[in-house]
Amino acid sequence: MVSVQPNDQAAQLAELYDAMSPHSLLPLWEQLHALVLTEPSSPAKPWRWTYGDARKYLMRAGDLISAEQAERRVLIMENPGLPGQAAITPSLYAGLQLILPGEVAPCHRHTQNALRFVMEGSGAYTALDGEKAVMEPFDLVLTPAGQWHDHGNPTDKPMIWLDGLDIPTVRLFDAQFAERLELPAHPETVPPGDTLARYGHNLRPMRGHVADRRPAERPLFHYRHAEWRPALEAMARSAEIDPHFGHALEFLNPADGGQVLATISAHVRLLPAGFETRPRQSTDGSVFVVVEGEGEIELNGETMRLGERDMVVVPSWTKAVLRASRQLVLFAYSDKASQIKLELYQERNL
Ligand code: GTQ
Repeated sequence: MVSVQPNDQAAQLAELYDAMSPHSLLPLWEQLHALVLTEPSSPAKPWRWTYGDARKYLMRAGDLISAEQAERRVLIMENPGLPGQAAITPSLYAGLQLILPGEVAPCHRHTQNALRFVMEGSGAYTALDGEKAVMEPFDLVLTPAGQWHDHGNPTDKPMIWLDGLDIPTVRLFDAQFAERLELPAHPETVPPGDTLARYGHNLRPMRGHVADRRPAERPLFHYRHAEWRPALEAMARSAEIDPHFGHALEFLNPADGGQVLATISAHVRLLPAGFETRPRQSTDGSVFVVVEGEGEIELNGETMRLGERDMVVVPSWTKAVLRASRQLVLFAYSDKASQIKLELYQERNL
């Protein structure tokens, strides 16, 4: 039983807080309900970036700083609800990277996992441990943690892609390491396309064979638009449509059938013209890119127009509805991979 009078209690508690604060001790009871929520309440806001606007500023940056000088010439897509965090959701980062003709972004490696999703340009590359993935619009290219990567654009047109990384996740765990290679580019180890040829057709070199080069747990790093788009089209022609997703295909790691990166999942969707999804919530925070078409997304009751190449962040547990006015094709990545591993992932179809 607490024996003090209410007035005394308030005064004496305030005194206690003041006395213990220099010892880095705080009362949980003053903030328990803000720490242990009944359901997710993300500080991140639903937000849309129109590609035209972002591109304009990115091209201006291209006039002012070289890729070499910047190391990575990228505009961070910072969530307005997470100021100063360089984060698009509490666990994920997004940026738009520009490589101009003739440029090279120097070689480095780090413990962050990265993906690139190509927005425009054709023929520039990301080289992974010395193997170039030559990129076309809407290709997905992975840079798993710890692998050397440099980017280059030998074409005569700018190349722009979306970078998706787990920077805030790795920061949360204080587990980051990074290093730069002495050379601007990693020496070529194998010709472009070698990994797709060896590992990209539901086949792999025999274990122990000299041709078995890639890490056993994560062999693939290039998922081409030329492959995923026809697969989605074929599915849309034949399969029953899911009321909450539309037609949807998840990118997978052929080694284990799991998510493409340790911390990041990715998928594509097709919504036929006129289709509207039923509302859905999930605990993963997602970044969507419009690959084709037009429509709108309604997030917690607020509607945003979607045009080609626009980008939208859908924070955890946001009630989301998608509507296609013209056939919509979307790419998305999220932190579902992390959440599944941590046994946190939940979803609710409404
Ligand atoms: O291309 O390696 O947008 O290391 C942020 C950090 C891109 C990259 C980003 C990076 C990279």
